[in-house]
Amino acid sequence: MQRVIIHVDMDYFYAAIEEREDPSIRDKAVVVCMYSNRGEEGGAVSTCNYAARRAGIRAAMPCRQARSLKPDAVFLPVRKGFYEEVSKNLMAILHSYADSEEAFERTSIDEAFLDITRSCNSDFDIAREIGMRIKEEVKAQEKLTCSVGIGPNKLIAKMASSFRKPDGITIVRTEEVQDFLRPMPVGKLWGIGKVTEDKLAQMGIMTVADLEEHDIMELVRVFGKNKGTWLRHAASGIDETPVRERSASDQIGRMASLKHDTHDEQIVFSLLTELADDVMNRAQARKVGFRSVTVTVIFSNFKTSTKSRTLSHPVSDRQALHDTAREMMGQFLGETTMNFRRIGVMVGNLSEKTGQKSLFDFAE
Ligand code: TTP
Ligand code: CA
Repeated sequence: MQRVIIHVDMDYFYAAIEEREDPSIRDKAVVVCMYSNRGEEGGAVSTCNYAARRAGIRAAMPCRQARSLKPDAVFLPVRKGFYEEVSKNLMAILHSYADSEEAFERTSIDEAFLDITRSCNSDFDIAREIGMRIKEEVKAQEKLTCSVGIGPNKLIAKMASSFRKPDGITIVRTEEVQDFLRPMPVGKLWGIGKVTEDKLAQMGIMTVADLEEHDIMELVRVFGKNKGTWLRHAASGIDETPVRERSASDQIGRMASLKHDTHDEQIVFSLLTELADDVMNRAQARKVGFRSVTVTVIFSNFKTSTKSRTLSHPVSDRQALHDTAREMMGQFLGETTMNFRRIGVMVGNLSEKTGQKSLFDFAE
């Protein structure tokens, strides 16, 4: 049966909630700021409404810079707990449109995938009707707008939802996938980060069409087997990953800011060791093994990048966690000269049972 997947992404989420709560700011530029442990000066923009975006303000920009771009904008502090409450209500609405309890996957505070294959009987016209109903219900119940993407898999649905924003709906049928993807810059492919985009540019690969036509052996040589193959599949719009509920309890992670932005290996590794130890202690306290390790870096320009390793079976091995985290962090350090601002370590795919005690066959 041809799968039909919907991706829903709320429009300028935090700022839209603030507008809803205080309609008097609706016609103004609204900037929601996250003030870090470095105080107001170190704050970064979480998000902003479209009036603020027209002034050039973007997520992750220092709030100081946003202020100089638009001094008369309304600046508000992040109210994460409140947005989480709104998110819960929204997710309940979205969940009710999925084929089943399990056919739903929340991927962030304001995004989710729904498998609606059976509900629409693989018919994209019916899928569009469902997409429209979702938008209407979200607007009626929560007074918020969202953008909806519909496609034959998660990759296409995700890219379709960002195609027309805000308040858009985009349907990409199986036979339209190629025309939809090929003209796009490779950086727009879901899952390709800045580092990969730059590497591809060096190889002369600018568009998805370039990527699809590129020698697969060279992609594998440069990126390794898994990623090289993934790149080629993504370029062809192939993605077989299922929609599945992921719970926060399926992972244990910690992030922390470096004292100063730095690219110094010793300083970065020392914080990394601390974080990994803490994660390991928590995993041991919960008596769980893990099957994946993820390392996150937020660079001084606030761009975020992650690397992951997944094992064939769960382990609970402090040394393996340290070695794997260091290896991935070493790759980050080697790939860029940009300073790091924050780093994180996370283990996932947790399970009660662990396999052998020690192993080093972390595959990419
Ligand atoms: P996004 O969906 O990336 O952004 P958005 O909903 O604000 O805007 P868009 O209409 O383009 O989808 O992120 C969802 C929320 O997550 C966003 O409202 C605020 C928060 N967020 C941050 O706190 N920091 C960030 O760097 C980003 C990108 C988002
Ligand atoms: Ca959003």
